[in-house]
Amino acid sequence: MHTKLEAIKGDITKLDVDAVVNAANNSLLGGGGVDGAIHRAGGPAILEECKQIRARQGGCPTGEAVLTTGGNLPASYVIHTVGPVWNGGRKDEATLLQNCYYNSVRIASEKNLQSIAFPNISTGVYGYPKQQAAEVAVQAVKEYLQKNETSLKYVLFVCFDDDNYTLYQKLLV
Ligand code: AR6
Repeated sequence: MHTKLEAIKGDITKLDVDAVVNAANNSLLGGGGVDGAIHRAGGPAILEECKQIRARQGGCPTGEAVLTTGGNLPASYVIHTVGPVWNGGRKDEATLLQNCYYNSVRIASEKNLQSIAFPNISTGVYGYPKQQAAEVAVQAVKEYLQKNETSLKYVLFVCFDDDNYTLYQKLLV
């Protein structure tokens, strides 16, 4: 595997990578948290494309992902994926979260991108326990990379809080 997986701490909207991943919701129309930050920093071109995708396919199901322009972001593209709401682990949350990471790296690879940055999907408003979410995230990306050829050279896990940063650093030694 020639792809480097790395944890960093910071604001995902500032990163000069090929694609940043957005922790969106099923509507694709924006929201709070990282979703709000990406739309604010990226400007109206992102929402415009999200609306076109909605018109075609009616939003984005949980676990799936769609690609738009990065608008005014340093990143060229945004991959919007929808994490599961944590429900105590009884609603197949792990599989759905795994699908978010898997489908996002798949889309980035299909676009021949070299770098992608993920936020800690579902661990904010959606309440997914951070340790479990981090394990699913790293495992899902590694599994994709083991099974598929990829153009990706860097996969960054962008942590906004110290808890997540510590967790990811431990998982990625
Ligand atoms: N850069 C990197 N990470 C960030 C940033 C940022 N600028 N801002 C927040 N985070 P959340 P969710 C972290 O709540 O749990 C939205 O309203 C944050 O600390 O953004 O998947 C959507 O529209 C946390 O670790 O996403 C949905 O309705 C992580 O990003 C809902 O929230 C995810 O927190 C999705 O909830």
